[in-house]
Amino acid sequence: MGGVFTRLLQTVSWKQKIGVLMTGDAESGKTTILYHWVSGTCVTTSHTVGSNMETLERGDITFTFFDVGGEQRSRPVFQKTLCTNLVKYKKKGIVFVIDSCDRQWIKEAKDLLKDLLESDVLQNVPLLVYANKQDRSDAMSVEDITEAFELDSIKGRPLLVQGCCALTGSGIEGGLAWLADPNSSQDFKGLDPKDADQGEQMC
Ligand SMILES: Nc1nc2c(ncn2[C@@H]2O[C@H](COP(=O)(O)OP(=O)(O)OP(=O)(O)O)[C@@H](O)[C@H]2O)c(=O)[nH]1
Ligand SMILES: [Mg+2]
Repeated sequence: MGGVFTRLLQTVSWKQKIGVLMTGDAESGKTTILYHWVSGTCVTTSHTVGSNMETLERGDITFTFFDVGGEQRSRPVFQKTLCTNLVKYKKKGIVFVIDSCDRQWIKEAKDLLKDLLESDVLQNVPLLVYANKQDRSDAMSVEDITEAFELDSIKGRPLLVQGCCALTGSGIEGGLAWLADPNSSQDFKGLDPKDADQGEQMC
């Protein structure tokens, strides 16, 4: 009887499930950020071919991340992630990762972001923008990126723009808490990595 009850408990999950699309330009640091969340360390990554799925349990939430390699953005794999996988989640999130040093990609990235935000599957879905690689001296500031990407003009969804450095993990953690509760009045921005004590790099 006890065994039956335990099995029943295992099959019924009260955990909230959130499906998160991770995208952005090639080599912007999506996979490094993802593994920071999943393993708590900086791992050495290689180009993501197709997409990469990881699950992370935090408290009573199960996050499922769909990390789409930057070069896949116009390919069927990208549409498949949206229409086959993400669509199944009642609660969703978008993590858009920008390489803050890559000025040449801004126009293309803006178009990609615009297309994403127009997608039916992603209407009203919270958007977390990471301005990554803030450790580099040639990085654009969060303010410059906000202006260049016209992020202030995005309406109809919760938005957080966060500077970060995926190598040290600076600025990364608050994003998860925000994805869990984007409408909270809590300040998730944390320290800008340029002002913060960067500590040892993990890689
Ligand atoms: N300096 C610096 N390098 C970083 C940072 N984050 C990631 N990188 C490096 O950038 C390179 C690409 O990182 P990935 O995480 O593989 O990038 P990605 O966006 O997943 O790339 P694709 O899968 O090709 O789309 C790696 O060499 C990382 O070590 C950062 O914050 N600062
Ligand atoms: Mg990758």
